[in-house]
Amino acid sequence: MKIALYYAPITCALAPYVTLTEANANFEVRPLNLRKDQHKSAEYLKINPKHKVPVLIVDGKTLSESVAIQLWISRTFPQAKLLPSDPWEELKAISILSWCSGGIHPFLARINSPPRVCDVPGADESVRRLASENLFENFAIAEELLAGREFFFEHFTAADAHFLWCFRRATQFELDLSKFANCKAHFERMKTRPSVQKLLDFEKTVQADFAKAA
Ligand SMILES: N[C@@H](CCC(=O)N[C@@H](CS)C(=O)NCC(=O)O)C(=O)O
Repeated sequence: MKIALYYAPITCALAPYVTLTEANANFEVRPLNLRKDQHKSAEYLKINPKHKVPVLIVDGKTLSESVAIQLWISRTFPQAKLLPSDPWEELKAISILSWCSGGIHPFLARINSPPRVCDVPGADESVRRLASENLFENFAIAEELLAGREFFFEHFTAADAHFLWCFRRATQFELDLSKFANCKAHFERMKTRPSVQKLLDFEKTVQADFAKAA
């Protein structure tokens, strides 16, 4: 089986990268430089007309959306136990994946780029403030879910990889995240995992290559 992941540094493609690595999958990474609009090239738009990463290519077949990709990885590599084995708990993990992607990510995107959702002059600060309030409401829920726990479930799952990305992205903005000690501790624990170390090293390499090519 040939697996390729379209990826860009800093983005939510981190989640499938870490999940594939946890699965011990053999995969090729195809980095895109979003600053150079490589995700909007005619060639990439044929792969993903939504002009987003991640995209997974499996034996020539294309899959977009990080949740679907993480589910595919979990199903394809069952020995890696990337979802809980109990069926109800498994659904709860899928619920967390969906929440990260659909309930948290959009607020991070608004904080990153207010003009994408509101072009009223001078609105950036207001968009950022409202998006941050919504983000914090979600982090407060995660804070409860992670209280006294190492992972969202009994062991590492795809949900940990996806939430790792959400919290990491938030740390890259000027936000006071000090109220979220459990999320922060989860983030620090995740960073010690070999899969995440590998991602962080890879990200640096890609960023250096992009800088050289600039
Ligand atoms: N719902 C999608 C969101 C993907 C997404 O928004 N990716 C961002 C990076 S984090 C992206 O590629 N943005 C480029 C663009 O929107 O043009 C998923 O979970 O895969």
